Amino acid sequence: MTPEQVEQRLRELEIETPSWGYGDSGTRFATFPQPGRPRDVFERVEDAAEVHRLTGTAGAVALHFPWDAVDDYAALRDHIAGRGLRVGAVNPNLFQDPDYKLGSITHPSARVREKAVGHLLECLEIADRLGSGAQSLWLADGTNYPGQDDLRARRRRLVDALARVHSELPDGQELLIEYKLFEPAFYATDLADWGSALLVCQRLGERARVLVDLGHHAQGVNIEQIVALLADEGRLGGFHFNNRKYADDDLIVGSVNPFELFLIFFELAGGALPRLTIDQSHNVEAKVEAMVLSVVNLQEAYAKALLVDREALRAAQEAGDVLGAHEALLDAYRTDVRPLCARVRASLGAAEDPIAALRESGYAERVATERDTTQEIAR
Ligand code: RM4
Ligand code: MN
Ligand code: MN
Repeated sequence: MTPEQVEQRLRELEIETPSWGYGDSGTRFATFPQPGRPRDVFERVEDAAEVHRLTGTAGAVALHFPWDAVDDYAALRDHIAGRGLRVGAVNPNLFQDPDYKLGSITHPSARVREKAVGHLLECLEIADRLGSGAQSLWLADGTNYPGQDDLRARRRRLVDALARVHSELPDGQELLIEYKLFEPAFYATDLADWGSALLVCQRLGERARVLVDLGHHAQGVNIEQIVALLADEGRLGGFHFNNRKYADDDLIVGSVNPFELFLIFFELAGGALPRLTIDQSHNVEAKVEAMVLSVVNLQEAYAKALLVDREALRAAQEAGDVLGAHEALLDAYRTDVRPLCARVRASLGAAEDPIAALRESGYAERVATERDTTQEIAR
């Protein structure tokens, strides 16, 4: 790839930032409220627009329902477009209603399953009204104790429910199915791994694809290989970026394991990019700054992946030159791509140094004043 082609591909990178990553979040021990935190979806979109203004690469915002529910979806759609953004994936929420204690679409009670399917169908309609291209579904369903429920029955309920949703998908929408090893269920998660998710997608049809979240695997799992495999099957629909040390930590992508991120991007860059979304929660760090840093880390990882000399790599692989091939990856990984990314951002009308520009802009101070939440903070 010529340097011009690398720059062009980098310019085309589009990351969805998550509306839920701008609000307050915490652990099960405490949530520390931050001054200036957005009070509603309109303000979450303002924050997303600021991240896009600084990085040039975060042009879409993923939404979560009912967290982002409003009465007037046309107004929300206009607000998003008015801030220069596109609506990303619509994420239903089947994990907070007390009815879902024992599961949502896998629940033993037909009434609860029906309610859950109703929410998924409602989200298809919301997505349609907002002009979103995907429903991105993560289920918290699972069991905590051996024998708690019939594992095969749960799987059949899950497939039946998703088949209904898939058959109702409006034109222009696809269904992304996300898996997760454990948590909140600690014995058996109903969609625990890429294989379970892929089998369900294959049962549903062409418009169902798998979404991989970096934090949803056991330690040591080779995630770039999962990317390669799903992409090869035409079933890689999306990717959730974050980083972790132990479990689903949702830290800033690239902060703990940048080499893994580079290897994932190398596989992603081998074909058309799937939907790329940040899925993080920033508990102690400044939220908008965290999102900007995440996008910058993604730009840099992608730039390095694009710089891999794929011809030299293939030649070394075919010659059986084990370390020559490995070196072809390391050469790209060791390149300092910061000047290249700064140039690309400048050409997009964004900031050469987005973090410095954010700090100089006074955005955090301004929203802290405008979104006066002192009363809530004092509580
Ligand atoms: C889950 C999963 C989903 C996200 C929720 C909030 O662990 O990663 O993608 O929507 O968290
Ligand atoms: Mn996720
Ligand atoms: Mn997660």
